[in-house]
Amino acid sequence: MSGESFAREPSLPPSVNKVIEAAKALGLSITPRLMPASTRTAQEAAAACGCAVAQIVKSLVFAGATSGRTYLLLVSGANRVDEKAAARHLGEALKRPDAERVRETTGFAIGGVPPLGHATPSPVWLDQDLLGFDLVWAAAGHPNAVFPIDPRELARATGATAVKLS
Ligand code: 5CA
Repeated sequence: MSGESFAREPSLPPSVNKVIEAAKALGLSITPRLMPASTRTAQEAAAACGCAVAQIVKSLVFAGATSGRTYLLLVSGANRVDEKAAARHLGEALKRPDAERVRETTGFAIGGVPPLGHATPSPVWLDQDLLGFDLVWAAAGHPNAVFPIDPRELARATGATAVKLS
């Protein structure tokens, strides 16, 4: 058997395998965990992972009010994005796209949107508060799936700029 046959975990949903493959293409080896309970929200994910809400990475898609282009903000689960502060970093005011646009842009449904592997990649900003942890947990493409990662590795792989977002 070739090494490649072990690259995918057949018991994981296809959308989770898609995230594993995307991570691999960015030089990251991630191990998503399919949880018995929902990890759809930061609070649920923290309960399932047994970690602080602040250690959960929310992968939030915003759209530029002027350009319409999308931006990905990786935000600590404990924080609410200060849209004015974020607009200063991004260079334009922001809107929240509807669920359909999020799915179109990312290829994933809200509640399982991962920080990488999107259908159309967006420029990425990372909440600097996430860098206060050795390990954070992000969605893995499914409302019950999350993966642990060093936030520095996440920033490097996604090409994110770390900024204060709240
Ligand atoms: N799996 C969890 C933890 S990793 C997760 O994906 N959390 S999340 O915060 O990144 O994704 C949920 C977010 O989707 C919510 O915070 C909210 O900002 C956004 N959202 C929820 N409903 C809608 C909607 N109808 N339209 C646009 N955005 C929405």
